[in-house]
Amino acid sequence: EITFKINGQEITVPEGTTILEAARMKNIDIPTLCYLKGINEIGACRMCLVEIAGARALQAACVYPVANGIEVLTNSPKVQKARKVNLSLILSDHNRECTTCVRSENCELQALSKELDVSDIPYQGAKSGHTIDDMSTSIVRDETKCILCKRCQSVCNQVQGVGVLGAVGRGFNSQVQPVFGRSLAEVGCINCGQCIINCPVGALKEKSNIQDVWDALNDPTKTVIVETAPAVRAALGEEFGHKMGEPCTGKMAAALRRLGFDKVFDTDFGADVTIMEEGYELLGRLQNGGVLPMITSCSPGWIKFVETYYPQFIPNLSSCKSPQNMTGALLKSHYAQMNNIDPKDMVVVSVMPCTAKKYEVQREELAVDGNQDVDISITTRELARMIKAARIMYDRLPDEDFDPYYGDSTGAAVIFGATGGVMEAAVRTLADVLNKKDIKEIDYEAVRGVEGIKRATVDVTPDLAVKVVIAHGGANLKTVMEQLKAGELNDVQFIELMGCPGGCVNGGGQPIVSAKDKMDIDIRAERAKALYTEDANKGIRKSHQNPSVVRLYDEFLEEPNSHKAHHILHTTYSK
Ligand code: HC1
Repeated sequence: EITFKINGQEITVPEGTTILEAARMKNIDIPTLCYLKGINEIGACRMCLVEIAGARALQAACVYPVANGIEVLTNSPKVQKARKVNLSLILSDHNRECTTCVRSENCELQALSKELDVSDIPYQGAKSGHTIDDMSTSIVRDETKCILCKRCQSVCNQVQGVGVLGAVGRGFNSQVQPVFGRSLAEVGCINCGQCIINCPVGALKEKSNIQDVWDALNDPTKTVIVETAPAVRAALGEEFGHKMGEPCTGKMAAALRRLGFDKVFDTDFGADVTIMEEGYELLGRLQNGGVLPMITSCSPGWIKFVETYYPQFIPNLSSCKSPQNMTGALLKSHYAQMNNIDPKDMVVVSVMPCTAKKYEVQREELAVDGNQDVDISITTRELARMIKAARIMYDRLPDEDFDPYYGDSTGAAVIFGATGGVMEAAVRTLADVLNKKDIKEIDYEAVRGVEGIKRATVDVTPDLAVKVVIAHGGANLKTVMEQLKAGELNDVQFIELMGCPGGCVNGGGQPIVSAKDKMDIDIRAERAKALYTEDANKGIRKSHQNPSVVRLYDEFLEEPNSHKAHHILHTTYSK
């Protein structure tokens, strides 16, 4: 243990604690910019400088471990001055068009400028000549706003195990970019957008499809239908100042209706259908000696990951399209037929917590009879912007329901948005089907939680124990794939893999939380709570009991994995 003083207060902390962490224990806030807890602790931006009594040089609190007897000053005149100079230097080479920046009012640099009272920048001079990369379907990189904090680089590398961003050049030519100055579209980027939600400024943002949605809504010849992903309802409210973890399903449906969508449907309906298809697919593989372990296929970041880095395991993927695409494909076939709409006159818009979904919707495998399953995908953040632009008073909205049939879903579908959720939903249905009864104990705690890689054995029937693995976040996916390669998972039957850490609740299209707030809260767990609460409160919590799913099979699909279901709801990836 180490005992020392911080701003005159004595404190005892475990050895190895940094000054930044120790200060927080005493409720003393030290400003940071490049710091990202556990991920990017490099002391590069020099915003967290503190004074240590008797020492000449100031030290970066985020990397400096405390020592016995030192006296730390976090707000001395010397510290104040140094932070201001450093901040002004960063600002002097930053594109300061804040009024039109997507991160305005949610920018850590802007907030610091205000908090540290930087009102003019004495260092006027040349600026680095950088460019904008907007070739990716999902992510736009604006180098003019990059402050070289390397948070994106560390997340891409360490958390996602993808590593397509790196530091290049020196001095004024320094940049964080893909290799050889290529576009993100030309390297092994999986479009997850984790770089965006960890960027402190507006140097990374999603490719906006807002105008495409307005154009569709304003076209009188189009029937415009929206579907919303499970995880959006766990976070949209944050964009309007609501507490994290507070579900906002009713207000979200109301807002979408007021935006002018002809029908407000739910990707959760498609998630219930996915469970039917995927559950029976697994049973088929178990009974007929199919490729095992079967791996879930709903996360487009994960799909791109396996195609790029482990293509030999593509046959292990479930052939099911994602719930987003199942919903779209059914809307353009069954629903269009039922309502006498030419699918060519239908525009399906998805609201997703995800930037990779923008890539997924335009994949050519994901179409039926020449119609793309989904036409436009926007993120949770883009939806919030649309609601604001339309001057909808979100807080005053009543709670409304989704439209019937394609808006009907179960608790099993809601939890898709959290890591382990797809697995739990599948097991609930498998257990009922195989035991031929309505099992009451359906909270499978072993597959829940934010641990990076979970392994469990689920006793589905007295004679069938299914071994499962669940992982989330690219680096963990990599570990699992390496284990698979080494033959260490030969006894496992079913694997759930999600591209983003925590699953979709922490997707790259979700509201952005500052690094400072991330020191105190685990977004993955908080937002997941919203989904598990909604699940617990749902009358029906198993996909096969969704009356609208039962009806869909009766009147259209016939049975899970039928020829028709295969044509519309399944695909093969073949990169
Ligand atoms: Fe997801 Fe899924 S859960 S992939 O995480 O299977 O994005 O929310 O929509 O499609 O349902 C995302 C979330 C989402 C699909 C579903």
